[in-house]
Amino acid sequence: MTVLLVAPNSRTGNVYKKFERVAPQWPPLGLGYLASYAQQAGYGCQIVDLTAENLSNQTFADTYIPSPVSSEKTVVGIYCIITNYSEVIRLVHTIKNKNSTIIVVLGGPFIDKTTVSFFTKKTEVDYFVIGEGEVAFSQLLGALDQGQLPNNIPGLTYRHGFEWVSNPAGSFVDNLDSLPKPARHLMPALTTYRPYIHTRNFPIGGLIT
Ligand code: B12
Repeated sequence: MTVLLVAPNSRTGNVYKKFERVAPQWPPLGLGYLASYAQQAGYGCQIVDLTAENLSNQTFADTYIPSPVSSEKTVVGIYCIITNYSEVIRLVHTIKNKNSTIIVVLGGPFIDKTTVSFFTKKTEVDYFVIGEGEVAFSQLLGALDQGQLPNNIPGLTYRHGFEWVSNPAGSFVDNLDSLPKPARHLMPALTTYRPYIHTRNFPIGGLIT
């Protein structure tokens, strides 16, 4: 099974329009956590940061998405934040256009109950993960690998026949130190990114943005 974790391109001009020049370019920390957790469960991942590498959706699909004749199962997990949702829709369309058997999973801060029903009308997404994704995404890979129904995976929304089913929410990871360190080695070099202050949770605690 091939697992690609993708940060959509924020520099296409579609997202930040005339402010494209100052579009954010930060390491995809969440995807790094997903990758290291999945790796621990035995599923190797690749991270592809379309912003950092300034890749178009089409170039991404041409380079990374196998043609439909390939028998290899491919899962593409995409990071979604409010600013890139329209680019996510275009990316999913490009992927599915090349190969409709690719399994597409959306997660990230923009994915919640309301946006899930929006996306299901706009795109051909297969799964959504609401909230912290490490456990749910790894369990989903396990279920896909074993051909099991993902009905016990917390925070997951999936299609069952003609219906979309949302499992109960997952709980927060209480002890962040219990997680493996994010897989920064799978991301482009730090020098590719703009200077940033970036950490999970806030050092002074209790501050929620
Ligand atoms: C640090 C931070 C920043 C930094 C760096 C951002 C970055 N992209 O790394 C700075 C200051 C630059 C920034 C800028 C902005 N930010 Co900001 N930022 C945060 C903050 C405080 C933490 C983000 C973080 O690193 N979390 C830790 C990582 C590990 O978590 P994560 O990325 O969410 O990933 C987890 C899950 O989302 C999920 N997941 C993520 N991707 C995927 C993919 C798949 C397939 C799956 C299954 C799961 C999954 O699993 C991951 C691990 O548990 C959050 C608030 C918060 N507490 O989350 C706001 C937050 C993400 N920002 C927000 C916003 C609006 C912005 C800006 C648009 C502000 C602006 N007006 O310009 C910009 C856009 C930046 C961009 N395009 O990336 C909103 C997003 C709202 C939304 N619903 O989408 C948030 C949620 C704050 C808020 N409550 O409003 N931000």
